[in-house]
Amino acid sequence: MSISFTPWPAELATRYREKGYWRDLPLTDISERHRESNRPAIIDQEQTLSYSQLAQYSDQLAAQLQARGAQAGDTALIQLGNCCEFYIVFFALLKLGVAPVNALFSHQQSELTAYAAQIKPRFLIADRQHPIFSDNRFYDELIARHPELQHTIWHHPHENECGLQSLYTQACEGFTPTPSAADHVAFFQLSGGSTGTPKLIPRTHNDYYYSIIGSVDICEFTENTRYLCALPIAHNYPMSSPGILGVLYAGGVSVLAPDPSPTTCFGLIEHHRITVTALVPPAVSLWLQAIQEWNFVQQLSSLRLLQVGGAKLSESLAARIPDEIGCQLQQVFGMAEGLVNYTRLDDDRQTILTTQGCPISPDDEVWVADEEGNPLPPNTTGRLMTRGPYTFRGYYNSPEHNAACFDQDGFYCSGDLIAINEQGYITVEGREKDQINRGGEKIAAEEIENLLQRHPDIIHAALVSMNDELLGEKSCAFVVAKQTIKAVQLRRHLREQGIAEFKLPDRFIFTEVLPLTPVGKVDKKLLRQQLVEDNKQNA
Ligand code: OOB
Repeated sequence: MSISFTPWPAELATRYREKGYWRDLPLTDISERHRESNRPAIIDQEQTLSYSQLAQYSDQLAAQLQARGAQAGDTALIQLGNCCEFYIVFFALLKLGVAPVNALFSHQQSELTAYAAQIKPRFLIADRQHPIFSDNRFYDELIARHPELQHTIWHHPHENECGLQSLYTQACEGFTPTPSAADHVAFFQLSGGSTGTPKLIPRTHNDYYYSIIGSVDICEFTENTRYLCALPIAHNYPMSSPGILGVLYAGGVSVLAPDPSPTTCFGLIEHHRITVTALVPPAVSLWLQAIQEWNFVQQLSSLRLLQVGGAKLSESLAARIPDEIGCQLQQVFGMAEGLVNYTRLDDDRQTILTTQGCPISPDDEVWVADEEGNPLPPNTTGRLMTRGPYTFRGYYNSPEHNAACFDQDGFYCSGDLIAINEQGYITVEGREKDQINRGGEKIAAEEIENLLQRHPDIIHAALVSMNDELLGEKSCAFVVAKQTIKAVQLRRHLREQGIAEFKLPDRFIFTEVLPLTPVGKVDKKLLRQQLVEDNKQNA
C-alpha cells in the first residue's frame, strides 16, 4: 500500500530525471552514506551520536517496529523536541516505508488531534515529558478516537512503558530496509496554513532529496561544516535548507540547541566551534542586543555564515549582521510546500541585504501574477506562482483547497506578494493569505477564529496582524461578544482547547460589529489600518 498524493505530470517527471534532479534514491540514503564513519553526526544535551550509531540505531528501531507490525504505507505521528532521537526515528520509519508527520514541540492537543484525524496513524512516538502527555487524559482520548493507533513508544517513558531508547539500542540481526518508492511519499511536512485545519504536505524522496542536495551545493556545506540547530527540529528550514539533513549528507556535524536564545547558543557556538547556523529575524535582534550588552562577540568567532529566514528581515537589521557579528549573512525565503530561495555566498552586499534570494533550481518556475492571473513585468509586486522539481502538487486529501491554490498548469500560489528583479532575485513585499507570521511562527487566522467562536458568548471574531518591533508581527483578535468578557477568559478558553502558545492572540479588541467588504467578508484591511491608527495615537 502506498500513500496517496498528487503526482507531477509524466513529462515534468521525465525532465526532472533527465536533468539529474531526481535520482531515484530514498532519503534513507542520507543515513547510510557515512555508515562506516565514527565521526559525530548529531550532538544534543544528552549524547553524541556518530554516523555509524545513527545508521545502526535506526536499523534496530526499524526492526523493532517491524516486529510490531509496521509496514509500508503506514503512517506515524511523531512529537519530539530537539534531540538526536528525532533523526533515529525519522530514518527508522523511512526505512520501513512508514510516513511520519513530525509535529512541532510547541504543538498541543488541538494540532495533534488534527494531524491524527488526517493520517490515522498506526504509531505514536512522543515525549512523555511534553505537558500534554504528563498525564493520560489527552492520550486516552487519542487512543479512543483512533482504534488504528496500535503502538505508542515514549521518549522518557514512565515506569513499565515502552521506551524509545530501549528499542533502538536492542541489537538486531540482518535488517533489510524497505523504503517506499523514491517517487512516492516519504513523509509529511506541516503547512503554515491559512485555513481552519492545518494542512499536510506530502513530500516524496526524490523531490526532498533534490532540495537538500541543491541547498548543500549553494551553501557549500562540507564534512567541515559544524551546524547549530536552534530552531524547532521538525521545521522544514532546519531540516532541509540545508539543515541537519544537508549536514548529514555532507558528512559534517549538527549540534542541537534547546532554544535560540543567546544565553543558550553563544556557549554552544564557542564550545563546538560552530561554523553555520539558521535563525528567524527576532532571534537575530536578540543576538545583536546580547552582543552589544555583554560584549561577547568573541564567543562567535568560529561562525562563518548566518542564515536568516522564515519571515522578512529588514535591511537595517540585515546590515548589522556582517558589521556586528562579523560573519556572512544569507537570506532564506522558503516554504514547507517546496520552493526555497537563497542569496548566494558570492552575491554583492546590496543583493544580500535587500533581497530574499533566488530559487535553488534552474527548473524552479517562479512568476508574478496580477489579480486576474496574468503575468507581471519585473520589479512589479504581485502573487508568487511556482512549480518545480521539489514543489508539491497538492495538499494531502484536500481537493477543494487544492483547487483554490493551484492554477490549471499546476502552479502553486503561495499567498506571498513578491517582486522579481531582472536577475531573478525575489523580494517579499507582503502577503495575501490569511495568516499571521509571528516572527517566523505561522498562525492561520481561520483556525483561531473558529476556536474563539466556540465560546458561547462570542458572536464573531477576526484575527489580524499588528506590527511589532521585535517579532515583525503579532496577532490581534477583534471580537463581537454577547456580553462583557475579559481577555484573560478568552485566553483561558483557547488554552483549554489545547493550542500552541504562540497562537494565542497578543491582544483582544472588543467591538460592536466587524466591518464588511462589499461582498460581505470581514474587512481585515480596515481592521489592520485601525490598529496602525491606534498605534500612532498611542505613540
Ligand atoms: C519557512 O516555511 P513555512 O512553511 O513555515 O512558511 C512559509 C512562509 C512563506 O510563504 C512566507 O510567507 C514566509 O513563510 N517566509 C518569508 C521568508 N521565509 C519564509 N517571508 C519573508 N522573508 C523570508 N525570508 O518559513 C521556511 C522554509 C524553508 C526555509 C526557510 C523558511
